Amino acid sequence: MTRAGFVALIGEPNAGKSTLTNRMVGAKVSIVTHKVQTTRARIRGVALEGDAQIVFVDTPGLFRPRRRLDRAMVAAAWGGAADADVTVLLVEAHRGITEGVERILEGLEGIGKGRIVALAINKIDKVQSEKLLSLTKDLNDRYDFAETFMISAEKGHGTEHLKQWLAERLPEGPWLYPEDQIADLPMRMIAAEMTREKLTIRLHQELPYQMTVETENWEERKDGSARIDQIIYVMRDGHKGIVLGNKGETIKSVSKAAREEIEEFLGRRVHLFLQVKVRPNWLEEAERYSEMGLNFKDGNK
Ligand SMILES: Nc1nc2c(ncn2[C@@H]2O[C@H](COP(=O)(O)OP(=O)(O)OP(=O)(O)O)[C@@H](O)[C@H]2O)c(=O)[nH]1
Ligand SMILES: [Mg+2]
Repeated sequence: MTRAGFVALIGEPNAGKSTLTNRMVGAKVSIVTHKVQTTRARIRGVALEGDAQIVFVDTPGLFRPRRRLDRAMVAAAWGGAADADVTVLLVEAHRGITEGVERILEGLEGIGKGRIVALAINKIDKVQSEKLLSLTKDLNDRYDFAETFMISAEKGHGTEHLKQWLAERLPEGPWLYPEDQIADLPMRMIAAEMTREKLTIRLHQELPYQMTVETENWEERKDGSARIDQIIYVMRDGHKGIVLGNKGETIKSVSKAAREEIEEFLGRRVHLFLQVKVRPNWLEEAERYSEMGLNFKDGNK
């Protein structure tokens, strides 16, 4: 008998949810940066473990939202946990129980008892092992976790064990996706995310949080390659200059890095064209949210 189900990964921004998703899937389906609030919507990555198909739901980090976009992101994250068969809370080993973690624990009480919630202490490569025991105890005193795992999503420590445990917790039933499917996100969105990742890594301060990337056009060519046109929306004229960079250097290197990654994902040649548009109010436009895979109304106060 096969098993299948959803496993939501939740936690503070930067906890390593997307890194863990990619590790479990064995391919990069969700973008990763060293900055907080990288993931903006729910990203589904599909992994196989024996007879089980585990659909990992990577979610935006949970934080105190200020803007409409923040509220929509946080709503998407909690929604992911509410719909999942199993939820895994990621906590960073070296940061321990922060205020943010405290608030997530309170939120977990709210999404209902009787749910399977596991704890994964991530980034164990960053701390001495003695610290982990007391952190495990403190967290389990605050919430009744079904199990605690100590992992390094980046290095792959403990992740196989976690995967096996999760597979055993899923309900019996047919697989939800074809055997060879690894992601459930339109290709145009994956391609836009890859460009946003490269931009986020290059840009500083608030700029990554004030831009969005959309695939506007996707054209299959006879020679097997694809022409992809994307728009980078920014909020101010000055931002446009920064994204372009001196003599267009920044956008050129972003475009090259993004193209290479999209090509690797697709396994064929890509011609990527990026255009920067100033759109002061994009954070309040419903269409931008649906393009991101978010619900605009979730951002209502
Ligand atoms: N040292 C170490 N770094 C890690 C580990 N897992 C993730 N990271 C790093 O932590 C940073 C954040 O990782 P992400 O996977 O983007 O974190 P996230 O939880 O998805 O973040 P948001 O999408 O912003 O909520 C990246 O720089 C990762 O390389 C780990 O096990 N050890
Ligand atoms: Mg993420």
